[in-house]
Amino acid sequence: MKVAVLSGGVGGARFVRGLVDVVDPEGVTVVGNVGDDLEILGLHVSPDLDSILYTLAGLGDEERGWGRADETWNALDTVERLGGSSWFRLGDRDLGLHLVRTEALRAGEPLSAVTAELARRAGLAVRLLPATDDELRTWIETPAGTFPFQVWFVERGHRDEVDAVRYEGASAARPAPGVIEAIESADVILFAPSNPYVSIGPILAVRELEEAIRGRRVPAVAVSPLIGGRAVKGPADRMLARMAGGTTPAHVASCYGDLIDVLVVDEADAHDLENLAVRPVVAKTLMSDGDARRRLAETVLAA
Ligand code: FO1
Repeated sequence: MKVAVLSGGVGGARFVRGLVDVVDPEGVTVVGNVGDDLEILGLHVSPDLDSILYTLAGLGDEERGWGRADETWNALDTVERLGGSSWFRLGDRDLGLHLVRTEALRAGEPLSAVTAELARRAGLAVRLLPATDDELRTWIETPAGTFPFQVWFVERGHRDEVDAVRYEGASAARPAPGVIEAIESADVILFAPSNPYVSIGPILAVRELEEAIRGRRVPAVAVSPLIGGRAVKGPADRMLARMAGGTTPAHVASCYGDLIDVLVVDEADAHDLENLAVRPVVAKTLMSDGDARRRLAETVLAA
């Protein structure tokens, strides 16, 4: 079975981990968000691609959901003492990956080629692709000003309400090599339970990619990131309330328009399916352990 999954970082990575337990990973292509990439301390960091890579390779910190397990912070302590930027926490183990990626990008390799090599070295069986090799960056408009995604999310602790989200560079961005082929040859297209605005939104902002999904002849299934109208972690619920007008399944589905055929919602939202324009499937969506992740993946594929 061939599966194309659009995914953000933490929630998406957990979802893909369950998916590869129930389908042959060789048939899975993950199209990852690069809108929250940043340049910091001279390094190119791709947090969402890295969360997927670390999670699938079994190297990730399960509790944090990002970065490496058994991490130490010696380099960052030095950065802090020397007055460098230390608000974005790069651990010693994690730094090694950013050094290799940054060097390869500076040598002119596209992000997709660098990511493929990192994934191969980490032993990943799935194909991991950035949505685009071009520069596409998410900006967050708030009453306090407009900020690059990570400044709003990490440095400001996503405390500001969000008025709008902008994807800088999207109009010129082309899908990375392999993305369109993966979508067009998939038996099913999945939208991971990631934030629709800042995780899936930047992927869909790549026009040809969105058109490929719009032209699909196979089902597209999204998993809602909300449980009982609340985000498991992060600002998705506040963003939906303010920008979509609510946090019901219909509000989540409205972010994807006719790009999806099915929305998988949690049991806690099953009472609230009014105005939902796509077919609902009710499941337990909290990915608390391996069994829960596998059960969710099975339900999504059965849908
Ligand atoms: N998230 C935080 O909340 N604080 C951090 O200091 C932080 C550092 C970081 C370093 C590398 C990496 O791959 C991810 C990191 N994240 C951090 C997570 C990241 O900002 C977000 O989870 C994603 O961008 C949202 O999908």
